[in-house]
Amino acid sequence: MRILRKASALAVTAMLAVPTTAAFAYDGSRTVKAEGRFVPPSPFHPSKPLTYDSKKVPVGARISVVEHVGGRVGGATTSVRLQVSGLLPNRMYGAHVHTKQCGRTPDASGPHYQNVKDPHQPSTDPAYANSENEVWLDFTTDVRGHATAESRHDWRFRPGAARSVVIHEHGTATKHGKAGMAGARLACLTVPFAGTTDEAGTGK
Ligand SMILES: [Cu+2]
Repeated sequence: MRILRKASALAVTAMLAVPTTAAFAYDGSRTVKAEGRFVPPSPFHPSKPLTYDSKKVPVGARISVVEHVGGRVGGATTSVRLQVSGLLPNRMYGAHVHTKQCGRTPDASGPHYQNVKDPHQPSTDPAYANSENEVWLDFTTDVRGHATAESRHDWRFRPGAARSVVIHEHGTATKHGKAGMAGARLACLTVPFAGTTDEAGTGK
């Protein structure tokens, strides 16, 4: 099953030249990486990092996201690592894993991925909208506009349910009624978390 999926994704990769790689190890561990330089959303290129606000996330700035899933049986561990450069210096941004792929408009990426889904959407209840149940990757850039963030979890993404990383205007709120909110969606990178993908492919 996994091999078939990989093979078909490879064909897509060749077609779109998607800067995404995936590696599957025999112990069940897996690494997925997506990276690139931000471009404006038009002309729309689904596989490239998109900036919706080129003043705060400049065209040409870099992003890379690596998902690593541990292979221990019964002990799922997921880590998501974000790296950016070329953003505004000494500035805090919010960032999260979202459920849908990036699109022409900032809304396309859908809500945040939640391990346990809040029955009330949009979710602003801290019982669900928190950094354990969602993947938060808030970061503050250094003087050169560079930053890294990592988030670790003892669960795995549901296949096909986590598809992008969105960079937001400010750090993520935690109070009731505002939990998970981080202002405008400035930029987006499509990432085939859990190795599943439609347009964005997986590669060697
Ligand atoms: Cu978000």
